[in-house]
Amino acid sequence: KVNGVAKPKTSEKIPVAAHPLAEDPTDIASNIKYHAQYSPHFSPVKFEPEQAYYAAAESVRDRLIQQWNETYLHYHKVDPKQTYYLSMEFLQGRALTNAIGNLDIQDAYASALNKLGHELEEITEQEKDMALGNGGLGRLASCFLDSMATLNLPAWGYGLRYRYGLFKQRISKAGQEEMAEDWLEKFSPWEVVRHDVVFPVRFFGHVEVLPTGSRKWVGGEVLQALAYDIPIPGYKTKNTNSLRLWEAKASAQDFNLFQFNDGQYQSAAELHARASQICAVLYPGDATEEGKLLRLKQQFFLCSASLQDIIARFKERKDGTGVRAWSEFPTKVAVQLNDTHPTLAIPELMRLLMDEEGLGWDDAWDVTSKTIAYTNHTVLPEALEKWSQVVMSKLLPRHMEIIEEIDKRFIAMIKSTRPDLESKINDIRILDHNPNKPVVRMANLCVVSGHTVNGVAQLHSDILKAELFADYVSIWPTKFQNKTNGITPRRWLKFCSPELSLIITKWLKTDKWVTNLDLLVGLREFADNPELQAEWDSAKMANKQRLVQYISRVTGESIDPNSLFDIQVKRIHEYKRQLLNILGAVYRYKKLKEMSPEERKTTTPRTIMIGGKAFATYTNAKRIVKLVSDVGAVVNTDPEVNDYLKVVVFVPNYNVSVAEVLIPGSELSQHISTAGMEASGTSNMKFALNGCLIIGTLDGANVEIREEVGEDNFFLFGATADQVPQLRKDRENGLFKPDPRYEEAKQFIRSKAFGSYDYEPLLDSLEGNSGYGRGDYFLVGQDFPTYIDTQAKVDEAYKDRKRWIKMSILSTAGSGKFSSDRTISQYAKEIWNIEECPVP
Ligand code: T68
Repeated sequence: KVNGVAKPKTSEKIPVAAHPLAEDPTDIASNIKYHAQYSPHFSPVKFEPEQAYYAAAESVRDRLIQQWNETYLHYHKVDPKQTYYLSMEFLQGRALTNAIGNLDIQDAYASALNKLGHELEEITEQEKDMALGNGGLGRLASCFLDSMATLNLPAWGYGLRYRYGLFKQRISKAGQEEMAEDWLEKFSPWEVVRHDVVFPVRFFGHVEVLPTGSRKWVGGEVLQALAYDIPIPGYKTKNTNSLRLWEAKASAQDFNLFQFNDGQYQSAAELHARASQICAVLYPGDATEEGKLLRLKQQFFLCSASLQDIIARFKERKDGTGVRAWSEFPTKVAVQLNDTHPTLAIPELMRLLMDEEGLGWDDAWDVTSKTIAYTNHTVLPEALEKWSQVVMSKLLPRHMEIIEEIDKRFIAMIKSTRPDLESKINDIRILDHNPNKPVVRMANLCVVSGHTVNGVAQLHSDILKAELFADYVSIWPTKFQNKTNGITPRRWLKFCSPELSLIITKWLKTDKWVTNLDLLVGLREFADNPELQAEWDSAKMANKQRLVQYISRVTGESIDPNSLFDIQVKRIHEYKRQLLNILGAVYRYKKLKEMSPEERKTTTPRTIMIGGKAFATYTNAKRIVKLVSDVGAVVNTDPEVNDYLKVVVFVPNYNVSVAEVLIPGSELSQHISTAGMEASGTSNMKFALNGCLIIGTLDGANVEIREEVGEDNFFLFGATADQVPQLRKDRENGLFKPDPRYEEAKQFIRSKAFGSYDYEPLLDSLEGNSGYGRGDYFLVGQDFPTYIDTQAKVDEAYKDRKRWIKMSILSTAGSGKFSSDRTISQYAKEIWNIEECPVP
């Protein structure tokens, strides 16, 4: 039903017939054929890998839908408290391998496809990644969905159905080029459009005061939010949750037939065009005012549609006892904000409760603040969202009023209860009335309004409490928590590295580690066992071989599987210091060039792989990409060093499915951010879980990984977070003395050894004394010497094969803590107060 609450059918009205699903490969094969013939997407004469993929996916979807319906009806009946995870990003990657893995039907599907002349592995490669996210934050949301379903938690993901997700990256002579990635080019077999779930979302307009004194937002433009649902199966459980993605539409009434017939085609369908902009792209460039407005529209669209849906479900589940008290809302609903991007959920929930449902301010505030919790993912000042009050008042006039009222009441509370903080009010209040650019500080709004605020690793949470949110801690000491991130062991070990998984299961004599990752500690007692070591070594080698083939396919480079595979893959950002890595590689190359052939033979051969996307308008990040590929072009074709070192490869278009090949094949990975700047990192956990050793700083979750795997199995270097401010000051005061090796590496690039591209602006950012992005703000020069020394220790350690394999085993053995099952259990108990609700 459009323009209102979708009226659901109750469980009494829908008899669920348990439809028997094919179990043996022959039946599955005929089911796949059935889909190939009766899903009219392709000509029936062809049954090539692409057709086979769609048909297999549809046949798997049948199973998911059955479990999905049962799950929805079960939750409906039990009516437990549910969590709603609001996120502007979900980096789901591919779904087929994950679905058949979670349903535990991979063998049956592999042999069914064999019967049809196909290989499962080739079929799964046909799927396009669903890349509706930028990086760690989006992938974390996807790992969380997997864990919530696996733990039988009644939970939903809410996001936007971007037409184009994260761009496709191509590396050309000019460096990075971005292209639209068309994940919906054909269609996605995993999404189900829900024409019965549609909500109106308004923009602009004005606020009217009704005779009753209450306020109402009217006028402006009204778009429709249409739901697309994606099933999220848990691992070996019936529970199948939903990821609900909204798409923006205009309705037929908004199509001006008169104008169209008059030849005014554009103005006739203006609202349709504006609607299609909302979900056109993930993270539209926000350098222009238009871009900023569009991003804000996206954020509000997600919040408004999701909250209307949540409220509709709350009302629907009142078990025939009439209207439920609104005070019960927080006992049925937990809303988690994935960073500040969905902050507008706060004023939108207030508005819906007051203006639509008739609650007074105090009751609405009580409900809202008991419902909403906020996760912070960054302390970088430029990533803390601030929206112009002028723009906000125009686009969302009623919300701006509500935010002003929250701000006013907060200030009044401070004045009456905490006079000692009065002098700090301008820092901690929500509105910043800077006359040049008055803004709304979204993080402050979240902290003031939410019941819980959490960081994503212990160090990050400590920094939040000691710095960014210190004053709030003194007001609400119990509001702040830590929830160290985690990753799903299904996708990031069991499915991406089946060889290693089998060995783990064999030695632990159980496969229960897949849902109880702490069991991996059991590997410690065998870490010295030569038999395990040999098996481990050969599984890692199989994964390395797969990576060799992949690199050859996408870059044309042939790399030596006996060299040390050293990988750094993540978004390109100066704080993540890919520049430190590449300067280290340049230094290594220069030293090799200076060695005699005999000397070279004593070195540890290395293959350095770097990958990641640079935001399209982030110039220095793009220069880093260009530098990596320029260095690669020279080193990789230098016959003098090539036999021993040593290829530098830029891995193009890093995404979830590329990670699934790179991570299992890695031996060393670099997590080398300036201490205090990486909130957590999550790929560090994936690498460690796959028996890859880490070279890293004491930053984010590295700190906890090192504690868990043991100091001896972690290559630590660099300044610590508490030293960083003083080091920056020293630098400003001209006290920094660069290491000669560092100067040598920079000089080598300046000598044009890697081509004539102008690297001066990039190298310049490392010089001078102060300022963000100048004066080596990220302390590359400071950490360079210990980085180089530590890399030398890595080279030595790799020469001792037995020692290295043992360290690798211990790395996996110590990774149990980093399961997202652990993280989600903690959110469920300590923030959401929800319990498992397994489908019988
Ligand atoms: C990441 N943040 C953190 N942000 O950098 C990382 N930001 O340390 C952490 O492990 C991860 O979150 C999960 O907690 C991001 O990925 C973004 O992608 C982003 C997107 C839009 C605007 C700002």
